[in-house]
Amino acid sequence: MNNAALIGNPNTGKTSLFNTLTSSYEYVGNWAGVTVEKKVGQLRGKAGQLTDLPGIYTLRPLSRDEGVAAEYLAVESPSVLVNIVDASNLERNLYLTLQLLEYGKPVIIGLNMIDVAKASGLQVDPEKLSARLGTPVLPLIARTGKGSKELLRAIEQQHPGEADVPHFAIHYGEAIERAIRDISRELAAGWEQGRPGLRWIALQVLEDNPAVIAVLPPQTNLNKLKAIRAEAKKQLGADGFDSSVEEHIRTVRIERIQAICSEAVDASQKKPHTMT
Ligand code: GDP
Ligand code: K
Ligand code: MG
Repeated sequence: MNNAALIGNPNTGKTSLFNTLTSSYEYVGNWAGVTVEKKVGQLRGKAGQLTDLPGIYTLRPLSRDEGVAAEYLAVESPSVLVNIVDASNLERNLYLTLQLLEYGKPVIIGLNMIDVAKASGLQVDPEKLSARLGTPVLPLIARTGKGSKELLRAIEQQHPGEADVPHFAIHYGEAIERAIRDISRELAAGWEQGRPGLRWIALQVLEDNPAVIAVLPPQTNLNKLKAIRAEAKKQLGADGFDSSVEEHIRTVRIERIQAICSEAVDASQKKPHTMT
């Protein structure tokens, strides 16, 4: 059975899709410790369950409310991530997408708001986007339900446990890659099967994500992890990069996103912004 999570930026159509994709609620309440609504439903056709996560722009939270999604990913280990992105705002949306592709579980991308993108003169090519991200991309208009059947079918076709993980990797440069290896090695002993990939966890530690660090196993030597991070920062400086570890990771991701968008988005017909 699939345990799917719906995740994306705020106002991308997640709740609209949640309502279309599910036939009944399994749980409605709040996430533990915060006043953010939690909804879990049964997927139509008995394809498993779906959890609607609060909207975020990045997994590194600025508030406790924003930490819900990262903590969920760190402790719950869903079998498939359904990432809803706003086609009319692709560049901003892909930042979270890259963090999700690094999670090491299957990701299905719902390219929503294609009507809005079209109206503003933007053409997003789902096939090119899929090829560049190494994962399925399905065009959607959640407001009318267009594409939701195909999305449900794509979720059904996921078989939990299969090593059908995204073929996507970013190389962050020697200093960061070494730190990822060192942190992964440090955490590897006793790391349970089915938990998120160590590369993703290591990146969250390097990004200093408090929601993930708070739920590392109790035996974790946090001082050792801090020392590895400090060494990476020193090495970045020695390599001539004038930035912190988080900034460096962010910059590498943004460069990759710009390269992807320049291939997958045709903005030549883009209309100028208006006030309406
Ligand atoms: P969430 O914040 O991600 O849960 O997004 P919602 O499902 O609440 O949707 C936010 C707003 O966008 C609502 O007014 C929806 O009706 C609207 N919306 C969602 N999907 C689409 C779409 O594909 N096209 C258009 N035009 N509007 C959409
Ligand atoms: K909303
Ligand atoms: Mg919502």
